[in-house]
Amino acid sequence: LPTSHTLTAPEDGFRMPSPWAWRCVSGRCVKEDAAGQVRLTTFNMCKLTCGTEGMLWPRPVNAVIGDQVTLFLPWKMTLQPICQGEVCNLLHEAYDIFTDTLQRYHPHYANGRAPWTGPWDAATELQVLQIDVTVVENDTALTLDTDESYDLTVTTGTDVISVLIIAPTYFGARHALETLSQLVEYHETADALMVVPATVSDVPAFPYRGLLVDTSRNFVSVAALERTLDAMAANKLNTLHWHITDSHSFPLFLDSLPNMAYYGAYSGSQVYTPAQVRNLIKYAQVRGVRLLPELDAPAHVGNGWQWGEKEGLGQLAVCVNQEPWESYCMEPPCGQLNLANPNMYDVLGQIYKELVQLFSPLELFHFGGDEINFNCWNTTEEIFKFMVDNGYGTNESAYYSQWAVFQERARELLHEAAGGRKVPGVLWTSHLTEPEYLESLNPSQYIIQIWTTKNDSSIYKLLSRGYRVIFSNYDAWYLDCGMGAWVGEGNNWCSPYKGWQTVYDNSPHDIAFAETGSPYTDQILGGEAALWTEQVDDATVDSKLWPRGAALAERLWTNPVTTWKAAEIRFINHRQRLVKRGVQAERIQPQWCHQNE
Ligand code: CP6
Repeated sequence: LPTSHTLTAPEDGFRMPSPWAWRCVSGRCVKEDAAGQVRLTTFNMCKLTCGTEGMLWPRPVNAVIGDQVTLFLPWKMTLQPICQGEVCNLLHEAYDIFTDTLQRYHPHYANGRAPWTGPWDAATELQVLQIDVTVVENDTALTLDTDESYDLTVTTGTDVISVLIIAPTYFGARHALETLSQLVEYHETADALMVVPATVSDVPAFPYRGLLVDTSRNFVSVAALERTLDAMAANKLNTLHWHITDSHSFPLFLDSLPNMAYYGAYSGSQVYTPAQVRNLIKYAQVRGVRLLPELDAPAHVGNGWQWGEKEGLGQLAVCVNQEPWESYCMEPPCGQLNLANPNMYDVLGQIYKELVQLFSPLELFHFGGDEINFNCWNTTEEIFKFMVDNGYGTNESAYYSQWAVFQERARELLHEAAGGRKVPGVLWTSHLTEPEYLESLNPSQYIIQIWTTKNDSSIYKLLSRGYRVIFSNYDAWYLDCGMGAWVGEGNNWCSPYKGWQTVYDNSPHDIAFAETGSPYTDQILGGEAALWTEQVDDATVDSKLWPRGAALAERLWTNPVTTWKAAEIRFINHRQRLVKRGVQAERIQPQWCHQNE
């Protein structure tokens, strides 16, 4: 054996020395023989300063990132906030999350306490990270008009790293702290490294940057929803569209209508209590995320509504748990609200009342309104008779007209529940949003979420009539697709799988432009990726959402003109960051492709 093999196995907790150094070559860290250099050429070190945006995700609109790094300890940080009232409380919470994130990254972190002393050098011990944050406005509600921009500068002085954050709102300031945390990596010696100097001036391209999570097909725990919100915050996504209920289960406990969850939840423990919902809303707000509740209606209802018959209110929903359609226990929906039963409207109004209180202040609501099955209504005796007796007729368009009546009644009930406030409502594209029925919907009160695909001339009609839209085209932004379940004759469930490249390159402006010849920029609020959960639960919710949700985030925050190729290295690094933060994001490549992490 050659005599140069003098290494011994490292003791627990210590690293093996590395023969490699890292150098930044055209935006990529490449491995070369260390030849005696050690400390300042580690992989993390190289990564921080390699490439013009460093390793920030989503890429800021304007960023000048330095090529130096400085050492500090994440236990030597201070916050100096300039703010008022509730904004200050939020800022302190955001700062706690920021410090916790940096401390938890620490290789020697233990139980929330600073690690054992040393081996830091005196200069690092002295250095303080001082963060000055100024928030101009006092508003703490996240609306479609909220200014989420921020300015961030990082400079070094004697024994101090100065961070200046200025933002019009709390939400911008929070984003700035997220960006700041992404300027930090750990050095092998367990010091933290921060890239300096840095100047970032940033603003999102779209005001609506969402993810949908369905908690009806399968239950998703509060812990998993919180983890989703953590990851959304790390990506500056701002809307968690909570598809709470559907035909399959009704997991939300309502104080005024406990029967809904009693009859509708999968089990006594697969329930969200009002207190849990309130905590979740707060949890989300601190992380810069609004919860958008959806109570899908008049289709996509079922379990939970059976109690009406038992308590003398008649059938509130019809076709519940029937499977007249071709799928094996999947889709389309079973169960639709009973148009012929006036009690149904009373119950619906009561649900809205409680939702408005629970999600207060409700800024946006989702009515659902997708995938009506004409046949379900038409084959229900009570509804058929109602159509005949009232002289509406019983052909398809008669039913669609009554559906439009239902939708306007639902909107009125919501606005009554909100004390007359005209909370905008979102509707999925459907027959109701096609030109012949559109006139029953007021464009100032409805936002249309387009889940159908491009090359759909109705996009043009929606935009030209003044509707605001959210893009969720299933051919790019359905994250549940590709599981290979069999639905009907020869249909593979929503295949194929949508890779992160597809998610990244899907551009709302490009789609709108292709359809209309003009992008109608102001009416395009943004986009949303959907995770329907027929084939998802806690076990895989993270890996379905991430890192593809991050690809969506950069599309909607940065709206890049370049394709995924230009983002690949940053994306892979960001996936590592999500994993470090406790999110079980899917792997993109073998470690070989980017070596050390
Ligand atoms: N559930 C609800 C669903 C879907 C929709 N709404 C859906 C439709 C087609 C595909 C995937 C999901 N599962 N409530 C449509 C908006 Cl491919």
